[in-house]
Amino acid sequence: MPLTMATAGHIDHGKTTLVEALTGKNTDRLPEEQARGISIDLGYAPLALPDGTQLSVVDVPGHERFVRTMVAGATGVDLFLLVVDANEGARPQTHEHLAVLRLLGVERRVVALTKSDVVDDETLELARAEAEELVPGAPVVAVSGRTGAGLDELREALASVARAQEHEGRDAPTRLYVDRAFTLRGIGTVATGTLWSGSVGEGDELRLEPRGRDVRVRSVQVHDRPVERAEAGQRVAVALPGVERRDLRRGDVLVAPGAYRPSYRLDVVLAELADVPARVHVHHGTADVLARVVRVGDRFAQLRLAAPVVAARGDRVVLRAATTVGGGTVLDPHPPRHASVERMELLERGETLVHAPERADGDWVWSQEWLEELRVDLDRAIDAADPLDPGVPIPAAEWAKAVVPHLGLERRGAKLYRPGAAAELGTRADAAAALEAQLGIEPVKVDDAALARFLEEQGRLVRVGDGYAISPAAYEQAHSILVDGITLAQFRDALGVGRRTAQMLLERFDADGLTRRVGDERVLRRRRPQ
Ligand SMILES: Nc1nc2c(ncn2[C@@H]2O[C@H](COP(=O)(O)OP(=O)(O)OP(=O)(O)O)[C@@H](O)[C@H]2O)c(=O)[nH]1
Ligand SMILES: [Mg+2]
Repeated sequence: MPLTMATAGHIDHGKTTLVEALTGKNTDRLPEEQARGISIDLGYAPLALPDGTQLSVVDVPGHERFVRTMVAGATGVDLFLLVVDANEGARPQTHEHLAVLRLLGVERRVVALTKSDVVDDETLELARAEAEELVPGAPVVAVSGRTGAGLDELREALASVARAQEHEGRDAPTRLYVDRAFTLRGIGTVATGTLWSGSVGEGDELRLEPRGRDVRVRSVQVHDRPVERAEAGQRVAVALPGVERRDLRRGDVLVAPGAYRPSYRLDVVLAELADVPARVHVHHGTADVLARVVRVGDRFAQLRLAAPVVAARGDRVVLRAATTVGGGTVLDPHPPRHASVERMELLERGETLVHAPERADGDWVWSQEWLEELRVDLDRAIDAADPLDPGVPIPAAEWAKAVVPHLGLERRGAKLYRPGAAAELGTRADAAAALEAQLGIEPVKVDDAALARFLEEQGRLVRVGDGYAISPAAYEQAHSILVDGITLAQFRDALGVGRRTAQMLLERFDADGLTRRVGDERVLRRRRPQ
């Protein structure tokens, strides 16, 4: 079974060197990384272990300014390899990376003491003792990325830890958090990420969230090799025809359609490392969004996000301010606005509490509270709508058909209105009067299209051309001089207007079914009953 593994550890402690020694691949591919001798972005390499286990390695940067990148690389992995320079011992990002991985719930781990080639035995034993204390129960292996010493033992240790467990969530609907997107010639846009759950194969229809766009997978690769179908627990690259490079970025997610929805609120049970401030960065999947923390009781919080994420119950989040301050486990990815300790406690005990619509045996179910929230939102949107068209679009969600009849709103076409709501001029009464005063036979430009439509419905003007209007009286006058077989020139002269005006009027008559154009002439048609 394939698994993913992230590296972890302080800057310069030898992560990238060790990954290269293990896999033969130098993951520092950016020119700036080579020039500065540090990792900046995530690196990827496949690692085949002696027992046949395939590991996808995600090499993370150690620099303190890139911890957010490290978090994006570490989400969804099955195990980690903590790299500690035997000479220096644990340093700040050794501790911070370890904390992040614990908050993410990654429990399987191995420690590598690197640069063993340049330390004496005593220093090495000190480093070993420190590591054993820091990561109790983990195998600690002294290695050298330079001489290759200890690598076989390290491979064995990785294999034994990998063997101990399966990738979780293999059977859940597909979720792939994008950590890289790029364009390949002849292939188009490609997104890569760690496949959290489900599988992804050629021809699959997926949804790109939080943009809400349907996409089709043209091809799938695992570490540069084409595969028909990739399983959870692997690094995966998918080609997405028709998607522009700029429409994709780290933090986006590809999901099985209908299985997950974006959310601006998450109810979580907190794991605090330090005081969690009122505003934090929430790291979830490969996304990093600002959020307000609304505390609920001692242990819970509602995270109000500045941008939506796609989460599921049980997911982990990492909370960061200047450094990592804590994390949380998602209790409800679509919670009510008013969070309560009682509700959170029930959820924590594993109860299922429906809030936002969910499908149960084919039917949609939702809470009364959720419906009220939706009503309030729609009420607000209607209040803010143009008084000339005081409606709101019907929600585009899958549940709309089931929910709309419960809203007490009136459906007209693709919009919802308050029962009996009529268009009103509101503050535009003066503008309407001023416009009416200008109208005659010469078309007047009207920029406010909604106003023109409204006044026309009221019989106060007639629209002609593209965004022009004349008075109803002028329309009638022009209509009265129509005779069968009239040409544009004759009509223009009889009316005493310019060619352009005459043209606009005749086109309107055509549109109204009064005339039909035959060659240069207009043939009269029987007037439609009014
Ligand atoms: N002697 C010796 N030097 C090593 C060993 N491993 C790494 N180095 C050196 O240590 C320096 C840093 O190594 P990297 O592998 O880039 O460290 P890193 O942890 O990936 O650094 P960041 O990604 O920037 O956090 C380089 O100059 C390496 O050549 C080792 O086992 N022995
Ligand atoms: Mg590195």
